[in-house]
Amino acid sequence: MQNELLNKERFMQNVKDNLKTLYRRNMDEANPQQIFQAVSYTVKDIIIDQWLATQKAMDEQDPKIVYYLSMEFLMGRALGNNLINIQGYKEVEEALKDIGFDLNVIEDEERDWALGNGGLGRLAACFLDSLATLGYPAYGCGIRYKYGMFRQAIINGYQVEWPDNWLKNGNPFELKRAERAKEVKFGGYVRWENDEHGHSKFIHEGYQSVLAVPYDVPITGYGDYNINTLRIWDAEPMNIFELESFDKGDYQKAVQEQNLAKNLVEVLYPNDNHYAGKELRLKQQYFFVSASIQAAIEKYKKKHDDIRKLYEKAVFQLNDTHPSVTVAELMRILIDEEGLPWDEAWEVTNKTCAYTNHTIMAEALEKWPIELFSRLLPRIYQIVEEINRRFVLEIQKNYPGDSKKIEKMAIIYDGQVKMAHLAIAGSFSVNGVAHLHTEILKKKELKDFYEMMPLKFNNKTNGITQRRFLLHGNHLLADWISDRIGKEWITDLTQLSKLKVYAEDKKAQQEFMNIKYKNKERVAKYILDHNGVSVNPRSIFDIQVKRLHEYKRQLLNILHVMHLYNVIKEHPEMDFYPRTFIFGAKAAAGYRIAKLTIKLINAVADVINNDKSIQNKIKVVFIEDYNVSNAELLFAAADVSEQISTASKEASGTGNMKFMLNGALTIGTLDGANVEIVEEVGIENAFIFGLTADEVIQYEQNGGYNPMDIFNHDQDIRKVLMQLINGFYTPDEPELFRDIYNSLLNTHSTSRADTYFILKDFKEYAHAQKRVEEHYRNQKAWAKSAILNTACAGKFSSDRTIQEYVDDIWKLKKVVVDLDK
Ligand code: 26R
Repeated sequence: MQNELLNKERFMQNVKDNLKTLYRRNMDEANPQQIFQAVSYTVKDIIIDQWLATQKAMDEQDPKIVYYLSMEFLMGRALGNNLINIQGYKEVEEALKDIGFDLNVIEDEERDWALGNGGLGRLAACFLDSLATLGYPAYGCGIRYKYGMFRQAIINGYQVEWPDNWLKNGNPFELKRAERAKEVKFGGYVRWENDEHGHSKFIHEGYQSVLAVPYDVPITGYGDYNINTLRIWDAEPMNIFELESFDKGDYQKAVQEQNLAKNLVEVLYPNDNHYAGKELRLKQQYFFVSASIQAAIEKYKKKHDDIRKLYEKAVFQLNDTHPSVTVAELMRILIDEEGLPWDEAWEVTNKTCAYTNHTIMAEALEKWPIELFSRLLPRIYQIVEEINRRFVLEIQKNYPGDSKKIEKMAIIYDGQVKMAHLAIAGSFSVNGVAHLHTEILKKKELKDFYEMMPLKFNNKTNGITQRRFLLHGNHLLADWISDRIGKEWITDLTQLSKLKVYAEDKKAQQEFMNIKYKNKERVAKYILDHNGVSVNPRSIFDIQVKRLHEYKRQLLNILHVMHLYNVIKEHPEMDFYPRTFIFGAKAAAGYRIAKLTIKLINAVADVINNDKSIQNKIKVVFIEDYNVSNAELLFAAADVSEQISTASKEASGTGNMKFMLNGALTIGTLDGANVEIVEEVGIENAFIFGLTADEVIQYEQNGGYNPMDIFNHDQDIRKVLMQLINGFYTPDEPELFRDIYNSLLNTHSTSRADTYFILKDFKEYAHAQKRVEEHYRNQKAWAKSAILNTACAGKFSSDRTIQEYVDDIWKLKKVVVDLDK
């Protein structure tokens, strides 16, 4: 084995021993779940030594640490990834094969750690992987939700949500750290008192407490011996309430505190890009922020006594506005507990916090009603008020007499606490997640802030980890690449550019397309097993997988499929290259039009897949319960990557990068990181269409456009739209898709028609799809483009992104771990 810690015989002996201690079973009596557990504990054993060594090195070297504060970590599964990272995957695969087990099957026994919604949560997971691989000291700080992202079932074409009881079989990789628990206080009231020296002192009373209990998860880095920690907090009642003794204490309070602890971490909010203003969510935010900051300060104080230099050893990165209360919580601790005067506390806070923005969608902006905020967090609210008072003075100093500026920039305004404004005011760095996105922040969304403090703003284009999305997800391609250019790409993705010389090599093209074919067969089997639909791996696999949202325009995709179907029906003689359209998407449970779009996709699938007359020219498949694990399979099998958001709306996108890395060609708008993808691979190796961000913004500023013009003049579109309301796909319920029809054509009270320019972009999209087909017919040309996509994906490693965060924002030094110590 490449990892000296791994010895095949010893490994299997440990697995056997674990089986006995855990289940009193021998190998031949164990079921796959038991094998999964036993193997995982064996892997954990190996990791633990390295984890300890890392901790020891951190203790000795006392480096600056980044705390990545995030409400979401969309980790996927751990076992396969850990085996990859400790460089023992193939060996363990063989060892298990020797005794009749398939590692893939064992891996399938693990539930996804779905502690996130989508892009933002998965980015956090990729960042942890890169931080550990590069050897930078980091903690991920989050919440140990009892139920993660809901599991989606499709019943009669509709999405149905099931609870994700991911911890049901226990989690072999986590470690409960009861001794590190922290108290977090909610509610109550505050008053001032003079202490013995006559200084006024702040007193918080009548609050409810919960105990935040950390569970640590090892984050393995590839190859290196550095193991970082993801710390997720569980909530427990402070005092276990004893039934017999309720007369002893405050009965009411004891019951309330128990309920608080029980509800707090029960479930991840499944809303993506849509703020709902739920009190429990603010509780979750303060809960994990307070516990994490307390722990970080405790760690700092073990070695240092000048709290004013905290920023030399810690940096708090806020993953969107969700952990923005960090700014006020840090101020509270510095002032109330550490005794710093306001100005000094503010300087420390401002040098320690940094904020990343992940969306410009207005409905995603978090703003809490003052009433709620001050009731739940009375002391924190006082501090926010004071931060706001001083910030407003600052604005006035910069723009004397300009009350508009205060209206637009104040942290507290109109009865609300604006979390983005708090984050910006309290941070030394504000970054967007792709070049275009950062420019839009500077020129539009955060224009006023940028003008007042331009130096804070910077861009960090997102990235993805090649370890999971190529090395683990696409073994065949990974081996093929390593055979050609060696293995360095695993930790230096720019090495992939060495593949460019193979783009026109006939043999390489052939091999590349064969690998794609095998991966398509794997997905075809998955689809047959899960959907009962048979798809042809020789057809073009055209895939759109991501959260369902109007701005991501799954509707544009399915309307185009409906159009193609009409064309094929009208011209059965026409030459048409067979295509399989694959969708995967979860809709927020309360997002009506998104759920209806899922039903539409499934209704269209039903009709088209069962129409023998079109001779399998089109198949439409909806992958149930899209998640990190099935995503790995899908990226590997894609020919075409659908990245068709309304320009300006997708901050970056990261799925786009995963497809590209696996040799898919992008059909997309010039939005988010698509712009940079095209810069890298060349526009001739992608299919770009549609309005630009500037054009979209122009239209928006002029009140939109009139979709009726298109409806009246374009009969193809008109035919498709009429099929939404004439029962063509759902004869029993002809009115079913009326709301979708209306969203495209009717101005209604809340928004203008076709807010996302679907009809406006339709023609160009259809044309781009024609170009896809033509290009695919020329297999050599396609293979060349596909290889170039992989070869040009080097920029999009999260290793590159993390290095930029380290250089420009975090200023960290690598930890050197010596295993022999
Ligand atoms: C409910 C609420 C307040 C909320 C808002 C936004 C909850 C969740 C989100 C998720 C958003 C911020 C998100 O996931 N954004 C995505 O971040 C990715 C990583 O940066 C980007 O690639 C992607 O474009 C963006 O949509």
